[in-house]
Amino acid sequence: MSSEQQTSLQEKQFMHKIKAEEKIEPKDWMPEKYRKNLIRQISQHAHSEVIGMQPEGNFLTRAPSLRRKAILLSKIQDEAGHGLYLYSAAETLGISRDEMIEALQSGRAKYASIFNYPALTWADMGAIGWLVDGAAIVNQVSLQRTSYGPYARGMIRICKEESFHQRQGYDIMLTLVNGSPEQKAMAQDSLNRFYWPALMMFGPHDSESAHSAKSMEWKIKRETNDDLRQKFIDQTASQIEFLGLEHPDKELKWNEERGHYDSGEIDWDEFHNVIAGNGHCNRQRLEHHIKAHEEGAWVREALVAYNAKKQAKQTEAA
Ligand code: BYC
Repeated sequence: MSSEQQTSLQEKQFMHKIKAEEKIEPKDWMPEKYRKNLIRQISQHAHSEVIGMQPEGNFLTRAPSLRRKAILLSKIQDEAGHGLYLYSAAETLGISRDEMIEALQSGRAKYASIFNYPALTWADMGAIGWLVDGAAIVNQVSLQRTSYGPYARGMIRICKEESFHQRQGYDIMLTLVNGSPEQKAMAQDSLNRFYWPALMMFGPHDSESAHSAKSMEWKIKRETNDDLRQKFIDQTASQIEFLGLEHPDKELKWNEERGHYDSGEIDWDEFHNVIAGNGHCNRQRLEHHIKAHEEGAWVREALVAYNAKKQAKQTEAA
């Protein structure tokens, strides 16, 4: 059999597995473009989790009570854990952690646009948990069925934690709207600032999405950007109403025929501007990541030295 015939047979077997809803595992044959696309998506997802710790990290010393501080700290630690599962899942595809970090720090790899918006008030901790983690869950619930085994399994655990994150955010919002008029106004301001960027988390419209068609065929993505965004818009409308806040989308209207809300258009210029590196906080986020990474170099060096010593002792004993 020629090498082309072999590849075409492997491709057929691969697609057969995908159609049969079998998971693709690290040692299985996979098309090079499938591997590359997964590395791109999973590593950018990992970067988002880690960069996403920064806006909330800034509020650890400003949480209004010990209880709120402990909850926020635990939530941020969860995000670090999510980054870890995702980097590990990406590593099974043959890329190293160092390569991924270098791509992030040099600006070649993206991370979710939302984290380039500043967190200005305590209410933003509510809006981030409720809307940002809320949008993330809608996307990640569907990714639990993604075709790559390690990614799908990582998503199951991540989703459990995200649902706690979303509730803690909504709980902050509920407390604020039931507080003083100033607190309610803070909640409204935060909703106004985070609602549209949260919608942008789902990516460009399907018609503009470069990777969607192939990712849907390979079942890396199970639902399209627009379908997931619609789910989020629908579920958020009643949550806003329950809080007694004004909806930031003045064109939002229930469409009986579609069984969904119709909504206003996202400012796509803003989206493209932020992902091109020109958002409020892009530079600050990357600079902070680089600084923290450099300051942690001694921990990585110590780990390598410890492992080498352990290995040498084991070899000597053997
Ligand atoms: N921001 O062809 P498309 C969290 C890029 S964090 C920036 O539709 P795709 C949390 C896209 O990468 C949760 N870039 O792409 C953490 C592509 O660029 P490249 C994060 C975006 O991949 C801490 C280009 O635009 N979740 O929960 O098919 C605290 C064309 O787009 C964005 C994930 O990462 C964006 N919003 O679909 C709190 C989920 N949108 O790579 C919370 C996993 C698009 O060609 N990822 N781009 O240079 C996905 O599901 C998909 O990658 C996306 C985009 C739906 C995001």
